[in-house]
Formats: sequence, structure tokens, C-alpha cells
Amino acid sequence: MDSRLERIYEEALKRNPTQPEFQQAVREVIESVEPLLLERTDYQEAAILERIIEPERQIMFRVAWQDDQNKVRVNRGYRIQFNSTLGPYKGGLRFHPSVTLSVIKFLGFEQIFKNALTGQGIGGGKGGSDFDPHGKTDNEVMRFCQAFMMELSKHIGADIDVPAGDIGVGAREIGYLFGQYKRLVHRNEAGVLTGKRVGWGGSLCRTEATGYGLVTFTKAMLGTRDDSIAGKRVLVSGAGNVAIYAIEKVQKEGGIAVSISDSSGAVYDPDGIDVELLKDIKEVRRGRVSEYAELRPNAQFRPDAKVWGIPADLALPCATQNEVDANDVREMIANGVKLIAEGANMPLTPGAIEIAQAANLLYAPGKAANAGGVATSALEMQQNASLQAWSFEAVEQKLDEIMLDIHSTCLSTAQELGVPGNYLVGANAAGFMKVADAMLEQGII
Ligand code: NDP
Ligand code: 2IT
Repeated sequence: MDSRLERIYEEALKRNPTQPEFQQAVREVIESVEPLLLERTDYQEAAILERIIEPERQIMFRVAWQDDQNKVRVNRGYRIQFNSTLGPYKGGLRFHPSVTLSVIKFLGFEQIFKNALTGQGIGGGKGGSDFDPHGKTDNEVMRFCQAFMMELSKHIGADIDVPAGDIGVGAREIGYLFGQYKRLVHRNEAGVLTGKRVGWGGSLCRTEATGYGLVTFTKAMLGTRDDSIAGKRVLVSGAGNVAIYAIEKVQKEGGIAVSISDSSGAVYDPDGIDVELLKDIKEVRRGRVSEYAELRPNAQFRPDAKVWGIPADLALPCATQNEVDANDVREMIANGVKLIAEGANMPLTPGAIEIAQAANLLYAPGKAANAGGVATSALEMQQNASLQAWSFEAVEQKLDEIMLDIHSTCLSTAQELGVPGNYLVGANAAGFMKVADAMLEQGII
């Protein structure tokens, strides 16, 4: 890394100690936009990099709530309002015991560039809590969401900051959060949250959007090598919102998704994942992937295992950060994988990315490949603002257009920067320039 950039990065390390995920995300962006940063003296003079890595506002708060035994529980809540250059802060809420300030900051940082790539006029933010929804009753989840919103409501609004779902936050949680927000502010402000259920402000195709968008992006990547998804065997990790609808769309495209996983282990189903059964287990019963394996004739469940050792053509990591390391990628390559597209945020470690790129795999980072979710959230905001409800087909068509636009922006930017086919550099540089140019125009703030 150039010495000036190294100094800025060292300063960020000092200012954000013990935040490994955030440091990882910052380093990846700096490294991939290095030539741009060195060439653009206007960015240097305006301290764009120094400003873009410093959140505009960081909110941390206590969430006290009572469980079903009336025991008082205490969790920590977060909302990082990272960058509002392009529009209101926008990004999901994650409820998972692994949530820390570092995790929420890396997610908020990534969100800035992802949201810029969608072309939708949304800034970057992220929030969440170390609350663990697993094993909690609906009433406990409701009480937690109400307590969480008690504080969060002071900081959000349809024109200020618009949260949505992420790990552990789906339509059930968004419902409880929205109900409490409405009660607190005494008005119906539909655009304050996205991922709402259809019928009270939600958009058709938002549930499907991240997984469907990921597969549209994957199809475009394969298209650059005159290839397609039809007939391909596809590894998917995770078993939540993104994984389920990625699998559904792979099947619509004629591919065969052969795996799922969760924090208890991995399932290999050589006959192809039965997506309706998976939806029933995960969306309705909130069960584990081992229950899926028990109900399928040839499926195998391996406790504490990853899916990456299974022979396949394509890999779509859809669970969580750093779930794919360098050895996993080596194993994938040995087993025939030709493409990795990130459904999760930052699922590949830096070492994993290096191996994938050195082997000339098609590799796309999450901020491009999984942008369909937040893009469709922005379409939900548009519907809310205009009191409209578009058809599934209309939303899906816009989603496809946005994903293909992001795909071609990544490729054209990579080409201009002299690294043709490098989606990582293309996505980071295109997203960065869009925000940086607008920051220059908005002055030193
Ligand atoms: P869900 O909560 O619906 O599903 C998450 C899945 O990943 C579950 O199967 C979960 O298993 C597994 N998982 C989560 N954390 C861990 C962990 N620490 N170790 C092992 N497995 C884990 O979340 P989503 O599907 O919404 O999110 C998945 C990924 O996609 C995340 O990285 C998220 O940031 C990203 N994303 C989500 C978008 C959205 O619109 N929802 C948009 C763009 C990206 P278990 O239940 O056992 O914890
Ligand atoms: O990581 C993400 O882009 C999301 N979790 C979706 C955010 C959103 O506002 O829809």
C-alpha cells in the first residue's frame, strides 16, 4: 500500500482498535481503490478517504426487556449512521449474539458503496443488537423489539434513516418494530422501515429480492464467459432469507442447488434442495437444517461442517462474514467450482479472495452481488412515498434492471482502471467515486 494511504489506514486502526471486521472492510476498499486515490488529488485535498471511513454518527444504547419468566434481560443496541451523502441512511438491523460495534460498523461501511451502486439515492447505515432470537417466544421477540424501538425511534424517520432486516430480523421483527414506532410517533409513516409485510406498506418481491438479485448477477457473470446456470450444481450456505430465495431462483434458471447450512452444521442434498420444505422448516417452524435432512431420502447432515467441500460448479455463500477461508476456496477449486458470488456481506476472508482471483475464478463481492435487497427496499420507499403498490412482475423487472446495471458498471469501471473482469475493484471504485464526487460537491462536512 502507498505510504500516504498506509498512514490513513494506521490512523483508522488506532482510532478503531479491537474492531477486526471493520478494519478488514476498510483495508479491502483502500487497497482496491488505491490507484484512483493516488490519481485524484481533489479527493486527497478534500480528505475524502479520511472522512468516508469515519461514521457521521454512532449510536449505542441499552435495551432492557423482560422474558416470559419476568426475568429482566439486558442487551446492547446499535445504529451506525455512516454516510448520508446520497440520501437518508439506509441499511438493515442484525439481531445475533455475535453482533459487536465492529460488526455493525463493517456492515454500515459496506452499505455506503452498495447503496451507491444501486443508483437509488440512499446513504449508508446499519444497526442491530446482540439479542439472540433463537429459542425465544414470539412474545419475547415482541417485547425486545418494542424496547429496542423505544430508543431507536429517536434517531430514524422516512427522510432521516430507514432500517430494514438482516440476520435475525425478518418480517415478524419488522412488524413489531413498526407497530411500536407508530405508537411512539403517533402517525403512520410507512417509509420509516422497509421489509414490511405486503398489505401494510411492504413491497411484493422484497422477500425474494436479495436471493433473486444474486442469481441475476451470477447469470450475468457467467454470460461474460458464454456460460449459463442451466445444469450447474450450486453450493449455497445459510438457510435464511437470502439462501432460500437464491436456491429458488437457481432452480428457476435450471440449476441444481445441493446444499444449505446454519450455525449447527451443513446439509448436502444430492437430489437438489426441496425449497418448499426448506421454507416450511425455516420460515414457518423456525427449525434447524438437520430437520430438513431427516425429511429427505438422500440428504446428509454433518454437524459443525461447512458446505465448501462438496463437488459443484458455482458457490453462493449466503450466511455470514468470513465463512469462507483460503482453504475452503482451494477445496472448491479442486472440486470444480468456477464462480463465487457473495450473497452474504464479506463472507470471504482476504486470503480467500486472493486465492479466488489468482485462480481466475469469476468472483463478485457482496456489495455488488447482494445489492438487490436494499435496491428493492428503495423501491418499497418509492411505493410508500407515492401511496402505490406495484405488481410482483413490475418490482422484479426493476430489480433485474438494477442488478444488470450494477453488473455492467462493475465491468466498465474495472476496464477503465486497467483490471478487466475484476468485480472487486469495479464495485469498490464505482461505489467510492459516486459518493466521493457528491461529497466534494457538498463541501467540508
Ligand atoms: P437470516 O437470519 O434469514 O439467515 C441467516 C442464516 O445464516 C441462517 O441460516 C443462520 O443460521 C446463518 N448464520 C448466521 N450467522 C451465523 C454464524 N455466525 N455462523 C453460522 N451460521 C450463521 O439472514 P439473511 O438471510 O437475511 O442474511 C444472510 C446474509 O446475507 C448476511 O450476511 C446478511 O448481512 C446478508 N444480506 C442480507 C440481505 C437481506 O435483505 N436480508 C441483503 C444483503 C445481504 P442460524 O439460524 O443457525 O444462526
Ligand atoms: O445488507 C443489506 O443490504 C441488507 N441487509 C438489506 C438492507 C435494506 O435496507 O434493505
